[in-house]
Amino acid sequence: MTLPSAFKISSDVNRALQMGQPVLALESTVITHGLPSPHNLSLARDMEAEARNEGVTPATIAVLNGLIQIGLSDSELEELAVAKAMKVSQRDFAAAIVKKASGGTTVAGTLFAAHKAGIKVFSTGGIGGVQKEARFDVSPDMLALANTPMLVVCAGAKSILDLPATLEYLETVGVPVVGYQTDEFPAFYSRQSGLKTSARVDSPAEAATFARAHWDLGFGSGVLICQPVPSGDEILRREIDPIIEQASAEAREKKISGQALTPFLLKRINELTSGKSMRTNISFLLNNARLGAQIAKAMMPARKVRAI
Ligand code: PSU
Ligand code: MN
Repeated sequence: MTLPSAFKISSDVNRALQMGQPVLALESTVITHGLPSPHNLSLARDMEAEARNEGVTPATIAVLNGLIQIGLSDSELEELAVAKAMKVSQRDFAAAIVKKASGGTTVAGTLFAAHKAGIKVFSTGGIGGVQKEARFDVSPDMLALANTPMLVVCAGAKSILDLPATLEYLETVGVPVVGYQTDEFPAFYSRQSGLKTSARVDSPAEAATFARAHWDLGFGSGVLICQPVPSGDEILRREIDPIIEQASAEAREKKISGQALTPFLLKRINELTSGKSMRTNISFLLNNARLGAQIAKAMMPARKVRAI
């Protein structure tokens, strides 16, 4: 595999890919912009541990000093967690490379880099979508999902978004929205949204079979596997919705928009819930890393056993 010169692949990830072993891609905007220090670093390590516990090689993806890295060492994770980092979607890679800057890759950015490296499965918290505050603000995650044949495990789209519009968008661009052990699209902090998914699977093997069936038809889009937050860690909609309203109103007042909007809302909601929303966020990030790893294993072709 020849990667563009701006890429650097870790020896662990390279070995696993060469040997046909399962690899799980993990994003890094959640480290640089999603969670406050020091929770960001421990979360990054814990997500990798979830993959390793399943016998899967984690590939955290980020830009470090102008290089697009597929797989980070522990000291590189540390460096990223304290770096003054950019938020890197597709259009930001060249800017980061020429400035030799560091950045956390969003879902869209991670899809680009992971796909180039030949990785098929990726776990995140919640995908971006259509913003409620500015319906013309559609996350680049939507188009990246439309154009990248990878399986993405998420807890739905962030409930700070316009969820019905986000689902309409995914329908328009042909991305299957698959509930994991549910028929309902999960809403990030909450298990329920009142909105339906387009399909359902109940096991990692079924998720793998579903994705294969989609790609075998020649479709080039992603497959979204949506796993609700574990019920013990959920925040019910009636509790979180007024807080989201308040945070959104503050964003409006402060005229916060563009790339800064999602990080502002996540931070403000965490303050307004005295840290509860962050615990919920961490719970589903880890849960999604575990499921992503299980699906990555299930996607491996059955090994042929040679007759003696
Ligand atoms: N999920 C989380 N926390 C996050 C994100 C997702 O639990 O911080 C990040 C993802 O990287 C996603 C990005 O791609 O937020 C979306 O940002 P925007 O809405 O600006 O596209
Ligand atoms: Mn946006």
